[in-house]
Amino acid sequence: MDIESVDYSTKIPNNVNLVEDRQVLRALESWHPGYIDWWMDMGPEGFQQALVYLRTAVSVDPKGWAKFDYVKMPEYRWGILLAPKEEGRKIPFGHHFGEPAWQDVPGEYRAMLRRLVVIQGDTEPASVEQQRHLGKTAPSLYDLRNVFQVNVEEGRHLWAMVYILQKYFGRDGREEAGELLQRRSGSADKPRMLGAFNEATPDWLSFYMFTFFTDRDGKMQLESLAQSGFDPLSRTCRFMLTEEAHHMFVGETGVGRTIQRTCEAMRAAGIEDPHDIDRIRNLGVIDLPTIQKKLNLHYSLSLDLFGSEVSTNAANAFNASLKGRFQETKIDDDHRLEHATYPVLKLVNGEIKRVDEPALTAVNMRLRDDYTDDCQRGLDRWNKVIGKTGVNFKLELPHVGFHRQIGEFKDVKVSPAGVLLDDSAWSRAIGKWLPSKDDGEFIVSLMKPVSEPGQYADWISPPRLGIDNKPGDFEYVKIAA
Ligand code: BYC
Repeated sequence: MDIESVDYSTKIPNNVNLVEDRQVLRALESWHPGYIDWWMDMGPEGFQQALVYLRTAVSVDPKGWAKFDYVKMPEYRWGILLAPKEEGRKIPFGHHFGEPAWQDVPGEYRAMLRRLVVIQGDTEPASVEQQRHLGKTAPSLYDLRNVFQVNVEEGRHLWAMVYILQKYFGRDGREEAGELLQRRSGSADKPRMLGAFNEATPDWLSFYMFTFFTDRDGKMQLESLAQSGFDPLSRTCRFMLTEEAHHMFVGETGVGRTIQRTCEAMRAAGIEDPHDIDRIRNLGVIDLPTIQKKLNLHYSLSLDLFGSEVSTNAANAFNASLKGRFQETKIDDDHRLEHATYPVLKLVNGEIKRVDEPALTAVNMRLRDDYTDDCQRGLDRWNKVIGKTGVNFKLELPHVGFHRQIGEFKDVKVSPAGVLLDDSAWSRAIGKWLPSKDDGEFIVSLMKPVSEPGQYADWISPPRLGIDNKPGDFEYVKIAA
């Protein structure tokens, strides 16, 4: 079979020759009904019968891998797609640097690898659960289609991890695949595994911030798993990254359009001061200081997803050649980190300082630094949007110690500017830095659905271009289908 095209003859589209892998095909087919039950229960609420203009992967050729058409979401063809095998691929880092990439799970690392796959898998359905109520308040059919596109692809990413579990981890893989459908975002008894995936997504600005910041953590984690010595995982992640790019686009342009609309409304009303919040809110748009607070929240929650700055788990995964660094193959060093150090931000005698740590235990920190740089580039683009309108305001990333629950700063209070605070100073100032209940209620009050083709809610600007080059009044979702 041609690896670049996808076989649709089995119930589960795939480019891994499932037709000849009967055992795995049967395992996936028996997992399928549970997945559909989960999707019907926990997927987008109220739109399961709508016709949505979605892209479906039909190939893994980077130049043309998707086709667009109207689909009812429960009929979306969730499939198993791996990037093409690189013949002769060598393991690019760790203890096994230079050895041929593994096509099977190395026995000694089985548990560690399974844990990484399960954690990755767990985030995918979690995000669908978090976003399931958004359809009811979408600012346009364009945005409605985008959240559904993100949701079906996160569903596919769950399939991607479940394939790895079913094919390579036998019975315990099957059990883990079942558990992935049992946990629920925000549940008290069976929560999702990582913190940010148990938070609510109550409004569309939260959704855009999530797809900007949290999906970007997804990108970084997938990039480092794409380096894996375990080749099937590497190939799976490489294709997931192709889809992931659109999710971050949705986030970046969603926040960008919100900012644009706010600044334009301020200019039209002659409001110069971005902190004149009541007057700005009276225009029906979200003031920039509140957008900054949402940004502070989502950035800090997403930083927690990188684990501790200094981590033996991370060092073990790197040493075992299971999880590498961002763009590992482009880094010019020994790829084993035997003697290297890396500067880590730490608390030393009540002060925040950079301390050189063995680079091996600091790989989470390094990935997080790469993430911060990537986020900053996005903020620079948002600040350009603000700058062009002439409004005097600049969005900033808060200090990495701000509002943390994992790692070096979890037990201290740090301001967005990086100053250590006592509890009372923190409590006094927190309302300036994180969204308050009132802020949340104000944003929710703007979330009125708009479902006329080509129309947009008043708090957000239209996009510059349509999806798949469609015209402005294209009906991206046929709701009453
Ligand atoms: N919440 O050594 P430590 C995505 C646990 S997003 C709760 O500090 P490590 C997506 C940790 O499990 C990407 N617990 O950290 C985005 C460990 O517990 P055990 C998802 C946490 O292991 C949007 C203990 O604390 N993929 O794809 O070096 C939409 C000490 O751990 C958290 C991955 O994350 C937390 N935030 O690194 C849809 C990649 N952080 O084992 C999808 C796979 C740490 O002692 N996962 N803990 O019981 C990993 O690489 C690593 O597990 C982590 C943590 C980076 C998450």
